[in-house]
Amino acid sequence: MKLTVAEKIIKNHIMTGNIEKGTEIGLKIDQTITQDSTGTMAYLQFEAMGIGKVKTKKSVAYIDHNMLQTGPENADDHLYIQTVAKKHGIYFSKPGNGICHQVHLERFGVPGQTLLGSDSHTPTCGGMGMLAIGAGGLDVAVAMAGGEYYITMPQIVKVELKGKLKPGTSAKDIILEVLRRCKVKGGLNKIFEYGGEGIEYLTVPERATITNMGAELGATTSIFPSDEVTYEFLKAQGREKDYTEILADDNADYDEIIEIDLDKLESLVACPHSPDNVVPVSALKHIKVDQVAIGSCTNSSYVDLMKVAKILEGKTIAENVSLVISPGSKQVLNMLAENGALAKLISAGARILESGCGPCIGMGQAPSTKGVSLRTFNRNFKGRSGTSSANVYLASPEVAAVSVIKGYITNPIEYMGNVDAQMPEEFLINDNLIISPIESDFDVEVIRGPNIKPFPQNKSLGKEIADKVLIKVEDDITTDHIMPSNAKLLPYRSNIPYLSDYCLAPCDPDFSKRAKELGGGIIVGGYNYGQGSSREHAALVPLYLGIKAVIAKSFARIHKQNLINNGIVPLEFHDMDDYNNIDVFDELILEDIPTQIEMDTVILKNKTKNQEYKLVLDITNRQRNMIKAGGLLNLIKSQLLREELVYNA
Ligand code: MIC
Ligand code: SF4
Repeated sequence: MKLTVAEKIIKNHIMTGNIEKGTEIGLKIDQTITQDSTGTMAYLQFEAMGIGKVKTKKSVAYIDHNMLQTGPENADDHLYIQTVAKKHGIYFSKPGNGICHQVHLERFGVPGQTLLGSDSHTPTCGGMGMLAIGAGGLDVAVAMAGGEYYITMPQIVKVELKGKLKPGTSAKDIILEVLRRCKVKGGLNKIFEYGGEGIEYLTVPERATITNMGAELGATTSIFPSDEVTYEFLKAQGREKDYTEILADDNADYDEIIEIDLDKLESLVACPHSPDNVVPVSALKHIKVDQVAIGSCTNSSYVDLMKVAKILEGKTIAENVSLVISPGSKQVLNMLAENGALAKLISAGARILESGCGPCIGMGQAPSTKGVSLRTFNRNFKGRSGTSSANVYLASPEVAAVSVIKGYITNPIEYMGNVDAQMPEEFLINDNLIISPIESDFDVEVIRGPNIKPFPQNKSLGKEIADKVLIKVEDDITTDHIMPSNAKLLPYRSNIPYLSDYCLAPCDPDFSKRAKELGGGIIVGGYNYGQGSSREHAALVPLYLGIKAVIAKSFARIHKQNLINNGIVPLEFHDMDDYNNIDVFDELILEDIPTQIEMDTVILKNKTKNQEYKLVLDITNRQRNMIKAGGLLNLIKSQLLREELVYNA
């Protein structure tokens, strides 16, 4: 059988099921990553499983999101993560070392291995030929405990890159083109595998820009082969021993092929408020910018920032613009400092931020009221920047750098001149902010600050759900709507009761109050409900508020899994018109749950309207058991209990 790159890795890691499209498969996970905004919860859940050392080949805990310390909360979480990591055999990447995805690519990723991360942009490491998947924290905790990770065996889409990029265009334009064509729902249950002669000219960090932003397609993951380019990158990182070649077989079978002619590709921009709202930059007429932000896990590599430094050399940023730059890692920042590029950026007027997520997750640098911000990031959902009236555009570092000089969104094509930034033959290697795990954990005390509150746990499902609809929302609701994250709320990621006041607030500020008054209820959503982040807080907080079920036209992959992991029933409309028949405060009843939960379609009664709806319960038997038990943790505990009873009998 001829196999694709992804299929080869899946074949080497499959523990349950067969490589049959659309069926559930369980994968062995080699490496895990967590970051601080999802990590605290993941480690609390890992601790609840009572496991000693992690069972993975390598697990790394990063601090990169909650970097603003306006009170003790973030610092307390960092201390908890550092100590819990030490106790359980996990590497710890200190604040300042960089964004998890960038650092993992540089220092830890291994082609051919599987990586599970509690962050939706984990597929970044697909740029070096890893099968890298984003998941909720609980799934990552299970993987650290040695458990499999389950996915629906995806369709494999080949993205054939033909020709070579023109000056002024770059990897960001390739992924923006894929988003323009496939849209934010287009990648559900698909892996995007890149090939064709065009990949030869893309370095690993450039490939990683593409696989990173594949998350915005809703894809399971994106991947490049591991080839000579991968070898060169690993060698430059002093890690050539980690190299394995992984190429697709000739004539491997793909479910779909997308061709992109790189010679014809123009510089593109994603307009407010969705990463798939893509137009050529040439189509935008004199859009004045107030802020340009360069960084994030999509575009903050050494080559990206060198290009920016070369474009800005000897220039001054426009009077009306503020330029902020957050380098992806300490390695990048250190190298820019040593070769003088940092001085050029500062001299042009850049405000240099620390290496971390920063403005990408609204940790500072919120734009002015109705401000226009041009960012090299991956998400421009409304309000994510911290300013709900801001208009955020996404583009390449080239577009960002030229626009910051001009003061309005500008096509870089005429300004590229001799701008040529190459990947270095040797990166500067200094891992002094990475704390390695220790053999003996006897003396390690896990330190828990007062902000760390217990996470909510569900009960096993009763005989029926009879509850009111608390809110009805439209299509493409993101996890940033369900559980907003900004500088004010991020410090409370380990405090679900506190966060609960803000649940779905961008859609309806009274939602949380209503949920609390009525003691819970049901959410009704449109297509692609829960797109975006992997944050399981978008399930944990609704669970805390008593949400029993979410009924939507369709769900985003990670969020649906997070709902199931927490015992919340994800139901999909069979007949989309029924969405229009349901209103807020309607009383809905799902009767005879013990029977209905085993079915692929269920009947829901609307007592208020005296109607009945057919709904789809598209979950596997394993997931049915999880929901019946009231979530994955309960299921694991009951399994462990059973094993213990057998053992003691
Ligand atoms: C994001 O980009 O939305 C985040 C913040 O990195 C999230 C993780 C989180 O919510 O903590 C993600 O992408 O999963
Ligand atoms: Fe951090 Fe932004 Fe990347 Fe999320 S998308 S990991 S917030 S840099």
